[in-house]
Amino acid sequence: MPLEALIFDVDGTLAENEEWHRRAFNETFQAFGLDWHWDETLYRQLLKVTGGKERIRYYIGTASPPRGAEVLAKLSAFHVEKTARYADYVVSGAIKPRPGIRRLVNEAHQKGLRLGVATTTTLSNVEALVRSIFGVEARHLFSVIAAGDIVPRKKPAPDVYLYACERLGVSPSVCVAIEDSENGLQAAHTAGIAVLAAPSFYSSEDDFSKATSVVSDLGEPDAPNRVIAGVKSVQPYVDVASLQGLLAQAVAERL
Ligand code: XBP
Ligand code: MG
Repeated sequence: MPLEALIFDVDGTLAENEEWHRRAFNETFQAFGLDWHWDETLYRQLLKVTGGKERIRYYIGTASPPRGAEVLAKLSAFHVEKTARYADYVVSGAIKPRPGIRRLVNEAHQKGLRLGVATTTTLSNVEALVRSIFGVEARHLFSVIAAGDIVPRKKPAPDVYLYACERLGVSPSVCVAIEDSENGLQAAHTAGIAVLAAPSFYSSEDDFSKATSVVSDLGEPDAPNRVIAGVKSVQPYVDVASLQGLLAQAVAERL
């Protein structure tokens, strides 16, 4: 089964960036005069809910913070403010790509693989981050960018991956997804896509047992990665050839 497409998650996968989202949420709480604060421990739990608007809604529903109803009534404006604050961090250049990301995307692009993005984050966040990491517009690298509210059901539902495959014009069986979280892994797996997982800071305790391979990161020729579980061909670094091997193994395991 030839590998035809790679589909990338964004937050935690292209960059170790959830911390910047957390800061943007907290700054927005302050800007709205709210006495709310999401620390690292709480944010780790809240990340189980994908999507920033959904996360705020969940927090209000479960923690009943003061002025929750007021925030719910202006949730869109609230989230626009959070998105602007996050964008400032991206533009500042503070958010660096994870190891191997630039190398793998550029190699796959040069070799003519179809490239897509499947994320729960807001579209403008993806465009800004790709511009910052790769120095080009996202549409020049990725044929489809499935982001944010493009599908009604976010990860762990498979919808965003199915949408990406449809727009790429490929079957899930010829794709590999690169993910950092259990929610993302679940989404791709349910869509029928083999997954390479590279856990990030906030997802380090997630369950990755459905991934074909779990690695510390994508690695570089001079900075080898570690295989945590599953297929070993993606060591010492992940490239198109090793992902072809991973897909073959995933297909064999399904037989
Ligand atoms: C991770 C998310 C996002 C971000 C915040 O997305 O769940 O919601 O935390 O972004 P990914 P927004 O699928 O890329 O890992 O506030 O724009 O939703
Ligand atoms: Mg992610």
